[in-house]
Parts: sequence; C-alpha cells; structure tokens
Amino acid sequence: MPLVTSKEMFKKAYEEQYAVGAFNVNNMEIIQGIVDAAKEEQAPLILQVSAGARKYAKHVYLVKLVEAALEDSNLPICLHLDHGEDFEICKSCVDGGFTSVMIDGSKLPFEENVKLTKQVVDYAHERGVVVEAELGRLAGIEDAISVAERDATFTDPDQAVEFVERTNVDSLAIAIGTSHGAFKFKGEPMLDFERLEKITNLLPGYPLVLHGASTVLPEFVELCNTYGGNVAGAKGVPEEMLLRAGKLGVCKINIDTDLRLAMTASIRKHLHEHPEDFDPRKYLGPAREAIKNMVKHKIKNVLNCSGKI
Ligand code: PH4
Ligand code: ZN
Repeated sequence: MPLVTSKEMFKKAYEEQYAVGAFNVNNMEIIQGIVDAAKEEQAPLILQVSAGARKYAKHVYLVKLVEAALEDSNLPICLHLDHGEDFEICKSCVDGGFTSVMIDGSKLPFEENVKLTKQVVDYAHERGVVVEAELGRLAGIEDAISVAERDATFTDPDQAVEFVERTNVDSLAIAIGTSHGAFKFKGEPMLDFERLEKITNLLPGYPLVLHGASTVLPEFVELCNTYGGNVAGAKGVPEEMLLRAGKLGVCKINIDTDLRLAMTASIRKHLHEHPEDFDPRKYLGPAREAIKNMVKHKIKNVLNCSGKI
C-alpha cells in the first residue's frame, strides 16, 4: 500500500465525528510502536516529522523507515511535515516523498501568513500533496487571561474563513487553549469550545487540527518521577475535551509529549530495576511496547478511530 494523503481520512473523520491521530516520529522504535498499535486497531494513521526530527534522524532514514512500516502493516499511512517554518523545508518534503506538509506561518502577520501559505499550497497541490496551515498562537488559557488577551492570541473565526478562502489550504490548525509540551495549564485545564464551535459553523465540512493535544496522564508523570525524573506539576488536555473536539470538526489531533513520557518512563524504570543491563534492546524493546500501549489507548479512548480504515 503506498503512502496516502489525509484528504479521504479527514472526510470520513469529519462525517463520522472522530479524529485521526498524528504522532511524531524520531526513530525506528517509535515508528514501530505507533504502527503496531494502529495495525492492531485497524486505525487510520498520520506519522509526522518535525524539523528537529529530520535533523536528528535524517530525512532519508525516516522516509525509508516509514516505507518499511507501510510494507509491514499494509495500513493507509500519511507522512506529514510538522511545523514547517518556511517554503524551502516544505518543498524539500514535497519533493522528498511526504504526502502532507504543514506550513506554520502563525507567528507572521496575517497577510504574510496568507502569502507564504498560498505559495506552499500552490507548489504542493501541483504535486498531489496536501497542506496544513496555522492561524492563531498556541497558549494555555490561564484563569486570569482577559477576553481581550484571548482574542489577541486565539484563532479569530472570521479570519479563519478568510484565510481558508484565500489560501485554499486543506486543513487549519487553530488556537483554542492547547499548547505544546507537558506543562499546558497552570490552573484548571480549559479550552475555548465556544470559539471552536464558531469556527466549525463558519467552515462546515472543513477539517480543523489541534496541536498540543497530549493529555499527560498522571500515572506516567508519576512513573517518570518515581525513577528519578522530574516532571512534577505537568498537566495536559483532559481526554473528554479531546473527544468533544473530535465531534466538533477537529479531524487531526497531534500527540507527541504523551509518547515521550511513556517511552522515558519505561526506560527509567527498566534501568532502575536492571542496573546490570547495557544492551539497548533490553530497554528499547519495552519502550517500544510502552509507545504501542499508549497509542492503542489514544485510538480507543481519545480519537475514537478504531476500525476506521
Ligand atoms: N507537535 C509536536 C512538536 C514536536 O521540534 P519537536 O520535534 O520537539 O516538535 O506539533 C504537537 O502538537 C505535539 O503536542 P504535545 O506536546 O501536546 O504532544
Ligand atoms: Zn504542534
């Protein structure tokens, strides 16, 4: 089965009110853990590569590993560039076998974001590749944040419509209160669902994307901390909020931190219990299994996309 774009995945996800998981990949064990989980669950899958992952593992290694995963799993998989910051990296991934790229112009003024996104869309569409863009800046909602501050940071619904119309971009990442990493909220977790509903109503049928969507499950924080780590106070997006978002037009949910926590907790625990081990397979094998279990949990309890291939 060749790589696919996310077009059909998102169409079905939108209609059936679930989300597809987009998991970040950096090495073979992470890819294998994710793909094995999706295979067992018969779930659609997006594997995404950041600029940092490309630098760490090299483009060609990641593409070849994903090709191996396709052959091994026979699943429809979309290979996506996460947070491409300029035209050049997007072009390099389009030319280098990816089926989807993100151009992240969210830090730019609106007009510049439109221009850059349009440039990438034109290049990618001519070559059969789909594009994700971002509008608004990711930031957690703090109890003290004012409506004016929220309006200045989060995605403006009317601007989202104008942005999509002018760029013809295939999906849009929006800011409604999620943020990257393990420390998303200082107080109670909160997302701006009112804003999400407005955007969905103004863009019916259009796939939205949620970045920074790890839940940071307490048991993994505790596991990390028990074996010498320090992620005290980490807090993520509650699972019921993500399920709700999946019913409101969010078709792609990005998860990276939860995989990092699961993998690191497993390695810490193994080395603590087996200080005599120095064969990497002894700790990377269980770490791969931990990734697999985490992804299965996400597919069943957060994305609701089991059996949706
Ligand atoms: N991402 C992951 C970004 C990873 O440079 P890098 O490889 O560290 O980038 O785009 C997410 O949205 C992940 O969200 P999460 O932190 O809540 O898992
Ligand atoms: Zn992101």
